Amino acid sequence: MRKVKQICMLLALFTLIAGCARPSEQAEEPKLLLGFSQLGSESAWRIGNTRDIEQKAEEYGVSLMLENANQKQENQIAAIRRFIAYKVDVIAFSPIVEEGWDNVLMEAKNAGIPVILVDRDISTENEELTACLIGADFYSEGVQAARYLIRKADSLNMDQVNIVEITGTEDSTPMRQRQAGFMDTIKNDDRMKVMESVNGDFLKSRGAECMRYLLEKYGDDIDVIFSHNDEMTLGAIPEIEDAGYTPGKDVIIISIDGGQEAIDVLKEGRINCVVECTPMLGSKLMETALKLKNGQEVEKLIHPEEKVFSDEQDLSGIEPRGY
Ligand code: GZL
Repeated sequence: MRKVKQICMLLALFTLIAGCARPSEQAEEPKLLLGFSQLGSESAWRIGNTRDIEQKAEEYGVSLMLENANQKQENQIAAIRRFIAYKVDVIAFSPIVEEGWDNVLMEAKNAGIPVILVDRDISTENEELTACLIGADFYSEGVQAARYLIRKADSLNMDQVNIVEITGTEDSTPMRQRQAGFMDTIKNDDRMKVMESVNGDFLKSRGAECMRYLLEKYGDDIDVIFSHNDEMTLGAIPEIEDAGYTPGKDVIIISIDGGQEAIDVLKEGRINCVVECTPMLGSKLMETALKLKNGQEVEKLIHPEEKVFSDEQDLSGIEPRGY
């Protein structure tokens, strides 16, 4: 009987030790509580951006409060106020438009919470309201799109280039900057004529609507479509085909983002150029937020590296895009 008792005692002791994980194995305390207001889920780019931020928060041991604003600025402002009330360590957000943020960002400043801009910028007189911007150089993306078009027009010996533009969300940084970079680059080329710019709001459905309108109005006269994102481009292409034109041949198509679906269509020759705009900003966001939490200096502007994919290249080596 004594033996059985001893064995039971040993088993009980072992169970007790196994159940008390050593401090080093205890669940790590989150290093940081980050509140992030995402503007919506309007495109593969946006969904990829959200997924990357969630994955990198996990990897970096950051506790993430992520709220989706469903394309409404008022929802982003409300989310930022909730983050302030919750006393998060750092706030980050992707502003759907550039104007209208000063009041809520002053509230964050008064609460002593640093704010990181992700992807898009704001328009403000007060540079102190945000710590930094992590996002693409949209102006350069517009320049790259135009430079491709100039090379393409040269290669086809075009003496007149009629362009229609499908723009992203009105008053958003990517819409304003991509348009500015594109127009500034073609303005001294007499061949280039922008017939009309229409707003597709970065949405696939609106891209299709815009393309139907432009085809009805300009039809055969359209030589080039410059679309501010892949979603709108992918909405426009079936409309071009339904109208009896071959995309990538009868009409030159230039798009921005570089998601997998657009790259696949580029490889089929139905898009001519895709300017990359990477949504993989999660690592930079976590590193920067942790620096701010620890009182370290951060760069005011952090641009990721970006490529241009086009029918001038061998496209077979493009890695899976991940968005
Ligand atoms: C660009 C991002 C844009 C993408 C669109 O950084 O703000 O918003 O180009 C997305 O696909 O909707």
